[in-house]
Amino acid sequence: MSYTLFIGDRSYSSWSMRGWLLLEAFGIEFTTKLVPMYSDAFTQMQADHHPARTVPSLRIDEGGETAMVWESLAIAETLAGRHPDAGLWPQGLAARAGARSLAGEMHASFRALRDRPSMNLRRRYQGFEPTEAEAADAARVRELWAWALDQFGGPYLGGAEFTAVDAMYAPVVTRFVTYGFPLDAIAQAYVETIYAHESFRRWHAMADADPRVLERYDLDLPSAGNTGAPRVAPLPATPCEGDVADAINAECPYSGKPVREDSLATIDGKVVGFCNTFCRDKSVADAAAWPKLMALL
Ligand SMILES: N[C@@H](CCC(=O)N[C@@H](CS)C(=O)NCC(=O)O)C(=O)O
Repeated sequence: MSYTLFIGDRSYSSWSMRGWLLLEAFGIEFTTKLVPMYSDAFTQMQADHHPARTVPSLRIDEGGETAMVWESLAIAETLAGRHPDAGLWPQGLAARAGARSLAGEMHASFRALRDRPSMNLRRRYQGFEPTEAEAADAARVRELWAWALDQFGGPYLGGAEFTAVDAMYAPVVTRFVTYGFPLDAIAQAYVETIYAHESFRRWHAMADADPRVLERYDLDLPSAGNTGAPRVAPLPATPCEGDVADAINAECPYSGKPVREDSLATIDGKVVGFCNTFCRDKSVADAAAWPKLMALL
């Protein structure tokens, strides 16, 4: 049995982030296929997967049969049914019902918030003025978070553990940061909880490592810089030149393939080698998010 998850550009595709978290944060093994949005490859993928036409789309190959599941909520329910012990939904009647309801509302609503203030992990603006509809959507999200965190005890929306409902709201968390939506103390704490979650950090680190910029998602607003950013401060790290013999490892901590001379980095004072520049760059972006790298260091 294997899972293949098709995703779009990590900095911009909010639904892809949800789909990826629904697998990765629950320890379910899968392969990721990145299909750049607005490319011929994306059009081809849509034709290949018809009638599925969006990312995330999950292909399940099992016993000679292939199934496609798209729509993030359908992916969540399919995985929850197939992996009942993975903890996709919280334990307990009330928390489970609440989490499913919040996830459903995310999937069906918040049109204004999902439109102009689109997910953009590369930017943090000052001076964004929400429309009435965007502000109303943001207020409803804060209301739902406050209710769930109070009812189920936090720090996640379904209680003590990260569950599918947190995956559904993670891109909204990033929108609140990118556009500087006002946050009360409860919402601020939840934003920091998500930014500290290791799976979220890994997604963000891979987004940082992807050089493709989609300017259509940029707004003409000044940058807010990084002051007060909720991201966990990364370990000191930078790509470096040198010889593979300088590295503390001969094999990439992720793939086990031989390290390459063009894929070296100094991380926390040590030269580490990787099998390609993407593995290097996602490590440089946030080394502490990667357990295999930390074990090596
Ligand atoms: N309701 C869908 C939304 C998925 C979606 O709109 N994905 C966007 C990328 S974030 C997409 O694939 N857009 C391409 C298109 O609509 O042609 C879900 O829950 O997964």
